[in-house]
Amino acid sequence: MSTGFFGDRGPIRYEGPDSDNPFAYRHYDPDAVVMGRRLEEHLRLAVCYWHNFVYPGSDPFGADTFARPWFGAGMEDARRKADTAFEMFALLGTPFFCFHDHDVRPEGATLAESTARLDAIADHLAGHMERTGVKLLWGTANLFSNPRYMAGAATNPDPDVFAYAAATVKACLETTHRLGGENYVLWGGREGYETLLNTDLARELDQLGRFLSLVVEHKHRIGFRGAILVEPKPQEPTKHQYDFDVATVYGFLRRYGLENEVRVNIEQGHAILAGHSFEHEIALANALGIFGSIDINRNDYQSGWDTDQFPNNVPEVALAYYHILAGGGFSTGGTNFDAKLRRQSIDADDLLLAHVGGIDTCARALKAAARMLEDGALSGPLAERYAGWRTAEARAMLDGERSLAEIAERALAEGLDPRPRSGRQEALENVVNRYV
Ligand code: XLS
Ligand code: NI
Ligand code: NI
Repeated sequence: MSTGFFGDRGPIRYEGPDSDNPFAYRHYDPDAVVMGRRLEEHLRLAVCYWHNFVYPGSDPFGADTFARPWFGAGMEDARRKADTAFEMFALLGTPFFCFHDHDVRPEGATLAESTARLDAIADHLAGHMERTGVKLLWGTANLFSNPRYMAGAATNPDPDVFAYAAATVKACLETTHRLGGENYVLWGGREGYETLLNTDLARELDQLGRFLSLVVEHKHRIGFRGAILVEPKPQEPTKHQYDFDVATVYGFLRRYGLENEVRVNIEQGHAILAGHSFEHEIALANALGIFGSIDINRNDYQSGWDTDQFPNNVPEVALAYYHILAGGGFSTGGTNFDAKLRRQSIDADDLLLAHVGGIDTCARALKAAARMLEDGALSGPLAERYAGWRTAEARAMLDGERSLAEIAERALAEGLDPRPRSGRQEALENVVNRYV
């Protein structure tokens, strides 16, 4: 039975680029075949629970603007929220969703009660999943909202908070497993510091390393086959977070021997906060062998906040998908809209239209990326640029078969005098423009 929240809106369908129906996809045809794969299977779109069904429209200066009928602290409210969420997934036709424990169940008075409530609501979610075929891209635990985590979860100076967080993640990982989740995400919102004056940085890194190792051990113990993903973010809410960016996370994983166990969930807005482009973070994760999944929400480039806006910039998103496709595409990962409405967008229709626009942006971008890849538009010039490294002598230098002295000797003997060659940046930018 319908909750009535979306009125009499029907499912949003692909109508092609010429449609003027705002409640239709112009570019997202889930069945379109791109590089031998259906678009739906390429994009693996996920709708997030928190921004759509939990965020009340508040900002640091103003109160809630969204009055949702399921806002309330009871289990009945939680079930009604789930009913509405699955109605929205069905209207959008998106194959996946993501949640925090905190999004789906009201926190209990005790840890035991919170865990029991998560179990109970998971039954309800499982029913909806079975009925609709919507799958879980990833689950995660909220280890940042409750004041107990104000000084960190794994990195808290109080070991009881570490233990509380461990119990919470255990429950949430097991729930994710039970619901057939394809990944489990850890975002360390409070794993960092506000001031070094009260922070033992070396100790906190060890705590976080141990925590992550415990999660990985438990994953294997319960037979969870999904990927464990860390979501890098440099700051906000804390001044500095230990999972700063992909490079930092990789160094951290190496240090604790986890680089083959844990991958990254890269968010566009977080890349921007770290002073990187989204494609930089994806390309680096590919290069290091730790690419997992993406949160596609962008930031406002002027405000300096993690504004979690829906994507609307095709050229930008095309370059992100270019690197994802170049790396072989998603395996367990997908495209999660960790995006929220602006505070003035208070209507139920706004939720739908935001996703329609974001999904069409992703579809256009992925198709452009696939064409670039198929044509070798960028990979051709790239191979050409590094062609010199294919010679036997160049390979010998890289393979460790030449000492520094031998290389110097040859450079002198042959009178090497390498000439600068154009990097052709503008020419390549023009090539990209032909596709987007
Ligand atoms: C916050 C993060 C968060 C994670 C999940 O900035 O993006 O939403 O994706 O905890
Ligand atoms: Ni974020
Ligand atoms: Ni995110």
